[in-house]
Amino acid sequence: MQLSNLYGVRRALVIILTLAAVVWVSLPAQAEDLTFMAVEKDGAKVWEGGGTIDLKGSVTLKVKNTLAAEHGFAIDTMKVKEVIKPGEEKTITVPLENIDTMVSEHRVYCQLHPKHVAATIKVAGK
Ligand SMILES: [Cu+2]
Repeated sequence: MQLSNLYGVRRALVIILTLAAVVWVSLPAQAEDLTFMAVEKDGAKVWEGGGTIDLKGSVTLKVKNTLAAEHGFAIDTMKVKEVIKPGEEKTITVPLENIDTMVSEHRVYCQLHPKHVAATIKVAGK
């Protein structure tokens, strides 16, 4: 292969990679996907899970109750209040307009049991 051909191939590759990067950056923000599980730890009921959201779109919460009793799943700052049955798995989608953008942390708690340990959703950059 001639040297000039090699430069041509390299230039084409650079252009392709640049275009790929531009397309990737301009893709719409991926929907957030967080998981939570009601578990028992050292005798305490705990909502385990959490993560970080970026307030660019709706948030999807995958919630599972692994315990033998009903547990609540509530986030006041996202207008979420559900009761999850034993063994039940629920997917809750929170539209962006239901999310309080003033807070830097969202408390995820059980509205049925005050002692049930809460989880936290953090907001990126806050
Ligand atoms: Cu509970």
